[in-house]
Amino acid sequence: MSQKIYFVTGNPGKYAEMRDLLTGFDLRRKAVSYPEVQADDLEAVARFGLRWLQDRVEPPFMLEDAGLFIDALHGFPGVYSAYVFATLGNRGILRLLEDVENRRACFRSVVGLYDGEIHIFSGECRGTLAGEERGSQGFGYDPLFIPEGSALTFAQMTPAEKSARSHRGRAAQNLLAHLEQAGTGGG
Ligand code: ITT
Repeated sequence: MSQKIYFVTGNPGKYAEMRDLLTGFDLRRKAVSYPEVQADDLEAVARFGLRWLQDRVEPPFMLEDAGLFIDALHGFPGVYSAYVFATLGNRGILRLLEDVENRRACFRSVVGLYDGEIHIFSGECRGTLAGEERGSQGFGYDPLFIPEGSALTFAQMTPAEKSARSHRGRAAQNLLAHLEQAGTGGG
């Protein structure tokens, strides 16, 4: 029987991608909200969330904090990515980058796992931001983000194509290596 792991997230897009990445595990979504502490890095947010959830969710459970870091904006929106997406959206980002030549950006993902102990796994994906929204797949900033080595945005790719190069895909590979080594592997 495959091992059950709860993924605590309010974002169904993240859950769908993670479920496809962690094949062999019984990944269940738990839509409990947890406080996102004001911190200047994703790992601190993830660690705080894990500690807060420790007595509230049955282990093993995981969460993920992700963000888009734009070079020309000195890493903004970064840890504020969820708030900025909800308020300014992709159009707001495009306005902030109007006439900005340097379109380089990086998506980062930090996955926190609690299995009696806290474990942290990260992944990043560098790329550039398109001048307009392109594509309809995925979620969030996907219509803007063109990963290095591609001409398409994440929103123009299939979920499998996105995950093969995404920040989440890379963090999930690190998580899988740990799960397999810990012998909690699925079937
Ligand atoms: P949680 O409940 O899991 O925290 P969230 O949507 O608030 O869900 P984050 O804080 O980790 O997630 O994400 C920050 C923002 O970045 C949010 O608006 C996401 O939609 C966006 N984002 C995260 N991963 C993304 C991806 O792979 N593609 C596009 N946008 C992404």
